[in-house]
Amino acid sequence: MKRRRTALAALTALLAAGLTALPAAPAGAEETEQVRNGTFDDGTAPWWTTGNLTAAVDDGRLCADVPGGTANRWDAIIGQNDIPLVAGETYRFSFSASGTPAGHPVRALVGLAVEPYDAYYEVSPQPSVSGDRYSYTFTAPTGTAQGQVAFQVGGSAEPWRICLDDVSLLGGAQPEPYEPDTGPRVRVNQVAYLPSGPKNATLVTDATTALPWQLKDAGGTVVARGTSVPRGVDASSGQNVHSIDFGRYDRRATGLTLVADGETSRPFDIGTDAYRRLRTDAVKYYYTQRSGIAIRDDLRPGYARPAGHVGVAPNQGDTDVPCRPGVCDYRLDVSGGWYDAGDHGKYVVNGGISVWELLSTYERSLRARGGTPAAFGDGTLEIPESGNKVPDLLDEVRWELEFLLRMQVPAGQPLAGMAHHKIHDENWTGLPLLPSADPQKRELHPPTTAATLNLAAAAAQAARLYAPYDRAFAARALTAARAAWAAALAHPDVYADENDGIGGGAYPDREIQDEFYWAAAELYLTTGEKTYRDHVLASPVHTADLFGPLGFDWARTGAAARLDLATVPSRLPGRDAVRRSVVRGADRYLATLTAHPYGLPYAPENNVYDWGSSHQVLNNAVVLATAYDLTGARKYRDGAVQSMDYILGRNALNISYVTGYGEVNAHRQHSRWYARQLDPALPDPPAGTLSGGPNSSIQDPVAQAKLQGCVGQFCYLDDIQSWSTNETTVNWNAALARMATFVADQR
Ligand code: 9MR
Repeated sequence: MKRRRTALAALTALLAAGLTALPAAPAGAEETEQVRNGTFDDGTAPWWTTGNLTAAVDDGRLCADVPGGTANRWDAIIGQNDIPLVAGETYRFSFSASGTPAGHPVRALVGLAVEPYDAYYEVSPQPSVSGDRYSYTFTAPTGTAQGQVAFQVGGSAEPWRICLDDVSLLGGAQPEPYEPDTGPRVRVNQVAYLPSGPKNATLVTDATTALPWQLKDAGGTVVARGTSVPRGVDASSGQNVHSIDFGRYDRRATGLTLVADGETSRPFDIGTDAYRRLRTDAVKYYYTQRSGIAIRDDLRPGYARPAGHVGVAPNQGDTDVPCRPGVCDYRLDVSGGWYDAGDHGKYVVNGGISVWELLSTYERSLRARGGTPAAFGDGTLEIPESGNKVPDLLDEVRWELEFLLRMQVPAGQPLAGMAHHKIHDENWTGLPLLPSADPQKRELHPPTTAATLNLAAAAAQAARLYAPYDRAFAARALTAARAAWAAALAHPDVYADENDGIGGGAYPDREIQDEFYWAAAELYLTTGEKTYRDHVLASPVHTADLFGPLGFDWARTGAAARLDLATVPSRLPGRDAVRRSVVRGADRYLATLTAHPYGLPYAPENNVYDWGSSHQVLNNAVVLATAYDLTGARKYRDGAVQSMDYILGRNALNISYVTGYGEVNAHRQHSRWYARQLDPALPDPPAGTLSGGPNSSIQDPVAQAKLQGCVGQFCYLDDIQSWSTNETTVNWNAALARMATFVADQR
């Protein structure tokens, strides 16, 4: 179609769609068209298609009949190559498309035309029969002469017809400044405050003196009032804020709002039900992360999918997986386990810490005041094993433990007893992609000391918790843990290669004194044996301060040991000092929380929010919760409970980081199968999925395009492509499960 008609058509479509006209280019900036023959006035060249499509010009547009029955988006493509892209340059990508019948997603992308086929920008609109105009801007993260504009139209069971017109990629476009929609300036926990718990909110305002606030019930009646406390400029957001304390109000209610400075907060409840639901949902999440088993629709409506990586084509594993070249000459059955995150990889270090935090959730419920082991009893999680008389949480975690044990190098092989660091695809795959549709070669990566010690710790802890239900499994776990410990001592410095990040994450960690300490602690708590006790007592980690601003995670595991040594009964000499060290850590987090106008126990150095910051917040809250379990002092309990407010909406972005919880919640986490943002036939992540949350380092191109210069809490996008700020992972959800359980157990 000729450009002149194009402009008119574009404007009409925009107006029809209720959009405002595109912003003009800044004076002096030159917009250069990078696409050749995007109007199809000169036939279809230089556009190309996959062999299953025939493109022809029809009424000035390029049209093609898309066959039904292909599996992936990229099984049918219309594209143009040799498009130069300049790093840091902003482009406006626009096109018109129609689909007959309507509703088939078109994955439109600008990316690399050659391996690894990175997508620098992509969208998946579903054009109507009459056609729609689409326009976007993005900033190219990398320069290349081998760029590509492509429309991926495969993956439909039914045949359909697509027509494209006026495809344009204008370089030198004005970047549209990204402004997050943060809604009302009164920030609350959008889910629920405990009736007997603290109730705090944050008001974003220019005012520097106290302002009146009102708490309103669902009918709009004022039920409490007071005045705010000016807190100055909050470093984590750059906002001038006040805090509001309405903790004296303690009636159960739904649909409350808080009003201040002319703004009405999002609605919230006062009650306990939401936490009981969240406690369950956060653990139910693991079933849909399972590898090696079909997910049943009767157990998770909307989430059914075929078993992934069971050796059925196009999968190549995980039942008979070779090592990467030169690493080993055996093959292992490493099927099962949980997929780590939004990728299809499985990583022992992250699996181990996830197992620990879930088992600790269970173990705490057996010992702590108010603990309710029945919450995870048989039949509570709706999993295939429900009804087997074993607590469902143990059944779920066993799915991962069995995988971890399979990752151990078999007897008779070099490095026997060590654990392979990870198993994943040879190359990165695109999104969306069901686990069962992954065609990549799967490979075992070298064993490492860190993975071996993770396995030892998790299996040793499992041995004491599964013993009442399955003695044989408990014994097998303990044998594996002992073998792993011995292998780690024999090979104490075999590290993961930090550059081994193709097709899966590297999870590198060269500081592994803490893993030795953790494994020794779990082996000691389970067996009481002197050799492990001596290692615990001699470890420099035993007396180190483990409760720094960032807190603990998969790489910093000393706290896992310290918390268990403090809470699981033993005869460890000096156990009181261990318990005091936890309380001292909690005092520090309490001081951080009290000083923070958003009331969270997290203030990383230089305000650099870490990858997965939302779980760091929760893990710091776990230290507070443990201090409460140890001392019974209410201030720790209140601090732990209050930490949930940030996660559930009392934050600079006014978003709950838990899918399905809160009026505005993260639900587009990076995942290859909870990928509704890219394919409406797929689901969003299940309710109770934690997003990684703000990450100051914004490593992914989508975040980089929108968030350059972001301040702390603002370094976040609820976009499926923002893998550095918005992924889901098994270790992060374990922290959510742990804290939701603690809060649900409070009266
Ligand atoms: O959570 C991990 C984070 O701590 C690391 O900094 C980052 C880079 O190594 O990797 C994160 O883990 C990712 C893993 O490597 C692959 N699966 C998805 C994980 C979450 O993004």
